[in-house]
Amino acid sequence: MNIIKAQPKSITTESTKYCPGCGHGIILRLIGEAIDELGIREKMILTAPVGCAVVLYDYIFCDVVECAHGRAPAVGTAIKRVHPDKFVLIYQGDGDLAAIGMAEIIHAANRGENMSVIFVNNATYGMTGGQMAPTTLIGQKTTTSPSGRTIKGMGKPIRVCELLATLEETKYLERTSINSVRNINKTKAAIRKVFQNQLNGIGFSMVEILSMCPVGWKVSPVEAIQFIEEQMINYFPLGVYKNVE
Ligand SMILES: Cc1ncc(C[n+]2csc(CCOP(=O)(O)OP(=O)(O)O)c2C)c(N)n1
Ligand code: SF4
Repeated sequence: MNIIKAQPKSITTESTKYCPGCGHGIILRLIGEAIDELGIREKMILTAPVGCAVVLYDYIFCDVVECAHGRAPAVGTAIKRVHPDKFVLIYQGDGDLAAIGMAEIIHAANRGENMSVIFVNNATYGMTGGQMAPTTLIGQKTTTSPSGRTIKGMGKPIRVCELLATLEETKYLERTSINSVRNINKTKAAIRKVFQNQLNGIGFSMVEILSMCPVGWKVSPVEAIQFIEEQMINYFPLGVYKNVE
């Protein structure tokens, strides 16, 4: 029998805690593949955030530092400076990165820290029951915007790639999605790119991944994919926002 695709060695084989249809599981698989392909498991240190994003640490065989809400880029900065030979992975949801941790990500990007950021944008706070995030779309209903997000009083959803692209020290910024096989493959390539950039010492690199949270959005897994295709991609255009070699 020819084995075409095997389970990545750097991630566990157990079932995940993620809800059915959640995007975190797909992203976990892509991260595992990229770690194996680049051979970085032994030198990787994961800075874990809060949120459903945090349980990544249960499935990856690498060292982990659990960080206070939003502080992963600050903790990652410290690790990278003390151990420049280590590989630092920053994995954050939108509540973590773009709400309480907005200052940390902006300043890490502005300093041009040589780190790899994977930013999971599911337009909500998944773990704590689907509250409004900085990325929640206009009109989107959440537990804290039950009539739908409005510009007045709540502001517009924040486009993080576009925001960080204004900082001169950022080196690679791309927004991808995992709504289709084609886009999953593009996401994998972007993850590899942000990993390779750190290995090459290029500097601050981030991929923002539009991801499904069917439970937080209170829709079926199929409807969650449609929500990305019909709503999220319109407001958060996919593509490369910065690429400095
Ligand atoms: C200082 C602090 N405030 C609040 C919380 C509660 N909390 C845990 S997870 C979470 C939301 C995380 O949302 P997001 O980053 O979007 O991740 P997701 O669950 O969607 O993956 C919050 C507010 C916390 N852990 N620490
Ligand atoms: S609440 Fe949302 S982000 Fe969290 S595991 Fe469930 S589907 Fe995924």
